[in-house]
Amino acid sequence: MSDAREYLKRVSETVDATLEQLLPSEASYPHSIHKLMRYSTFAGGKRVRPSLIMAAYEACGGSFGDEKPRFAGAAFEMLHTFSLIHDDLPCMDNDDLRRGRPTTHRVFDVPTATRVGFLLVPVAGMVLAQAARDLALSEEVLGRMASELFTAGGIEGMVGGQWLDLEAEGRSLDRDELVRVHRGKTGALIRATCILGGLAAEASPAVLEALGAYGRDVGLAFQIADDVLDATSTSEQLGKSAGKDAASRKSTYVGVLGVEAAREEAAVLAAQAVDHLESAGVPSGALASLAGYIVSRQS
Ligand code: GRG
Repeated sequence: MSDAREYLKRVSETVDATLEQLLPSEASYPHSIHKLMRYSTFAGGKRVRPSLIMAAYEACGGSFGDEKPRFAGAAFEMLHTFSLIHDDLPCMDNDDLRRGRPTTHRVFDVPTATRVGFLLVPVAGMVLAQAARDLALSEEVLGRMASELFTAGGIEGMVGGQWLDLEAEGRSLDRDELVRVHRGKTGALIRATCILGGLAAEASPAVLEALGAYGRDVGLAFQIADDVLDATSTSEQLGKSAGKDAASRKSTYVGVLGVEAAREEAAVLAAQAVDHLESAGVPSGALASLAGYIVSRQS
């Protein structure tokens, strides 16, 4: 586990340096846009998604110092940050606290936070395209990366999952419906990070499939662990408001199974995720540590 924390720390340093390089400073015009993008992007997230990209890249023979996975990590972090800004808006979760700081719409205002959230989506696409050109990735690899990123962010993934989640508030979902929501709103982006890491290393179709299977299980486990943390931790520990799911009568794994069985389910999925890699002969290394971290993290 300390391995995973160390890994996250190392990746955070590299991805933050990449984001620093990509995002214009507050001093450059238009100042207000750059200030806002920076407030949200450098708010101190765990950088799990870029870490999964890097770990998948390394599992396919890539080196930690390479630039390709760092740019893909920055693009994912931007798309993820968009989702957090919008998730916190009054029309969605209506939250005041994120990453231990006041949410973007609390510091600025709702229209401004809405705009900056949207802005991060094309910027993420641009970062990926620019990186592919600078790093001489083939058109084919770039096309697949863009397709994975935006499919995972779209109807079949994050936006669609969030949509279903919002529609279901106040109604009890059965386990199958809940799995569909969780895989969409959280799991799809996580699964795509693992595939992106493999694509950056030009992995074979069989290896990409194993990475996708790992990411699918770990992605669902991530959201189950999130449900458990919401029910069992304090806002101070999480850096975001705890107890929100019960307050908004949201269907969660904790509601369906209870805390202990939900924890157990997450652990089973994490172990199964690693099995997919091992069966395909993909060295699990940091991916195994991260799977363990995802289901035992405290925030
Ligand atoms: C238009 C319906 C519609 C949606 C817009 C808001 C949105 C898109 C999607 C919401 C997706 C979302 C916030 C899912 C929850 C995923 C989750 C558990 C995020 C927390 O991730 P961490 O813990 O956060 O990695 P840090 O802060 O560490 O980066």
